[in-house]
Amino acid sequence: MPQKNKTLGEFIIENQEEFRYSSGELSRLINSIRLAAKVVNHEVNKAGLVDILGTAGDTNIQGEDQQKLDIYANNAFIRTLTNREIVCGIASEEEDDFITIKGRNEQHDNKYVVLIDPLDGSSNIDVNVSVGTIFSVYRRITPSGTPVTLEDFLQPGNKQVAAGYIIYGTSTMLVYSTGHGVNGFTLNPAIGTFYLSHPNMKFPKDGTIYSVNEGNYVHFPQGIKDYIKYCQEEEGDRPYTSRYIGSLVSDLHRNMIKGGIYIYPNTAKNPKGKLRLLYECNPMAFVIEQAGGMASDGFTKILDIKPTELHQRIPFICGSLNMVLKAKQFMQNV
Ligand code: P6P
Repeated sequence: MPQKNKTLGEFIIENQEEFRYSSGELSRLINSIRLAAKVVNHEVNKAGLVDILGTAGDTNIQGEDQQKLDIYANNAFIRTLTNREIVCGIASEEEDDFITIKGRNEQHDNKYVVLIDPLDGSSNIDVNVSVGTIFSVYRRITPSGTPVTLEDFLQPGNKQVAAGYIIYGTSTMLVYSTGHGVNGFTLNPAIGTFYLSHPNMKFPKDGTIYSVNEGNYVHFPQGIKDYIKYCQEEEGDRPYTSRYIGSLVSDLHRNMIKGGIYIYPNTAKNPKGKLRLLYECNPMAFVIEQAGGMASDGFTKILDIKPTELHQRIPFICGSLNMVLKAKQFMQNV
């Protein structure tokens, strides 16, 4: 068990050999995420103090108003990832198409693609609710030296080489995995250093919290309706507690610590689900499964789904293993 209070930098150096590719590349990749996280954290934490709230007037491909912090976070992560000469392409919720990045000498020889939701839950910013960044990392599959293509981004989640999230909450944490378990680092803002505060995080196999927007109940698939009623029955450790923040990173982080299930099924407004497979569900599923939890669309493991488009949506049921298995039973028994 890694000892607490180690810095993120020390942790990366001590665990470089776990990264099955060139050791130095992981350091540069995670260090660019770390830098961007600190830059975004600084702005998020002062959002209420300066006129950075409110929509920037633009709308993203999702048709959602872009909060100014969305744009700020998107630019911060793209800038730091670009400057580290390790990434050949970036896809973002805030960008209609992926961005091609050239390496040294204008060559297309960087090896990784990164997909990000730069500020998930940003509609919560002006009501002071925690928001987060979600990131997913793959090794490119098209030949080095050629421009990155859509194929490099449409890999199944089980091909991720690293993934994680930053939660800008009562404290700012970076939680990530490179396929060898999950570790959480808490930022000491006074000195700008992340410290290992949650070594070897494990998703409790059982829980008594369910997180779903019950406002959409009438449009849920019957199996989800049946599972929610099951959560509410008086029996054993039920009724469960309903906790829904409306910020994926916040709900999942709480459930990973306390145990619980998060459900965003298909609804009338979002017949394919609301959450994005590539830069929300896949990275969160990678972390959840590395911690011993489960992530499904109700029938198939999220990580096994072959993506077909950059911004595709998918139903998302994830969290404590035995709770997700129970929900899947209800989905499959309809
Ligand atoms: P609703 C935020 O917009 C988000 O993508 C997730 O962070 C959150 O869990 C979900 O959507 C909230 O959606 O429809 O319940 O407001």
